[in-house]
Amino acid sequence: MSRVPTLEATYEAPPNIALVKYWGVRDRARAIPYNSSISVTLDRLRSRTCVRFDPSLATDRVTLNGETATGGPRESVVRFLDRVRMLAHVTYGADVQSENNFPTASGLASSASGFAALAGAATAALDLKLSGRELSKLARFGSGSAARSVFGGFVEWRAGVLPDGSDCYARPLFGPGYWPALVDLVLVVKAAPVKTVRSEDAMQTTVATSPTFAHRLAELPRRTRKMRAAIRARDPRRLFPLIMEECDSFREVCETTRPSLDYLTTTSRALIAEVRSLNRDAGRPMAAYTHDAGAHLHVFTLLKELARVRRRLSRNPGVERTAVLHPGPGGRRVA
Ligand code: 2P0
Repeated sequence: MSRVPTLEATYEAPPNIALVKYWGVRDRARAIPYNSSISVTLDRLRSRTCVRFDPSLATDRVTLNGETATGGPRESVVRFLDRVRMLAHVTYGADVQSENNFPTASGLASSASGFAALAGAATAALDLKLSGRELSKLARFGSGSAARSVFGGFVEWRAGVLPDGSDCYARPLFGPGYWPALVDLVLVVKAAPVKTVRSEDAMQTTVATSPTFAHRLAELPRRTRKMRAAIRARDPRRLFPLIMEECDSFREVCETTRPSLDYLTTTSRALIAEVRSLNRDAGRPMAAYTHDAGAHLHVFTLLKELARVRRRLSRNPGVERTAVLHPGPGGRRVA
């Protein structure tokens, strides 16, 4: 008896925050980055995506957070589905319904969770049975950082060395429960500007124009090695300065891009200064700031210091709200 495929699947995937940033594409056609990156997958936040392929649909229907997607956002989903259809040798149209349980474009990396969820749902709907590694290879074509959201905990996306990109994939370094005392205090700032240029376009302007990009690339292998070792040792005294050094390096290449890329607000900058001053007062690295291509701050600290760090940072009137996140599990099929 032949099995009738259901052609429908639902997949959930979380966002992640990079400790070593992905910023620069070496090969756009193959979605290969200049450098390997390391991130923490975050709990509680998620994109949930249902994909149903339907042979009777001539075009794809894409609904994002209850609204029909058009223009650029729809195009990037359709292009991604084309890649999945090619893999499965089908031409069916698809109905895609995706929603986030956190504000889209809030600077909390919705494209990482969104494309990881789309990759998981679309391939499961077509019964492609990809391994986590294969799924991460595919997800990076939607958004580079999506490669990392496939896995939970501490994740490394390796740039690889092969020109065809076959060794460019994410892998879990340490699981979500590896360092239970480590927390990410997210500070959502008021009046965060809405990003007008997709990061993957913005970073290519950096590659082309920032005079410090080559220097950043040269120092990354050493910083990335030290970062892995500090996480392995669960050592905040080594890890926190590295997180901030990397964030400063990322911000420097953004600011020296022409035209300059400035993702921060006055509040974001004040919070960075406050973390530095907190560490100076404590005489040790008590907390570490980082941010994405957005104005909100992620501040890593230990559970036992959280109350003190939160009190000090949330008294800034430019902070809209705070949330405490932990390393969490990666993407999974839910239906
Ligand atoms: C990362 N980012 O490693 C780096 C560091 C942001 C800073 O991958 O293309 O802004 O705008 O949908 O969600 C960019 O992620 O990407 C990114 P777009 P998004 O996480």
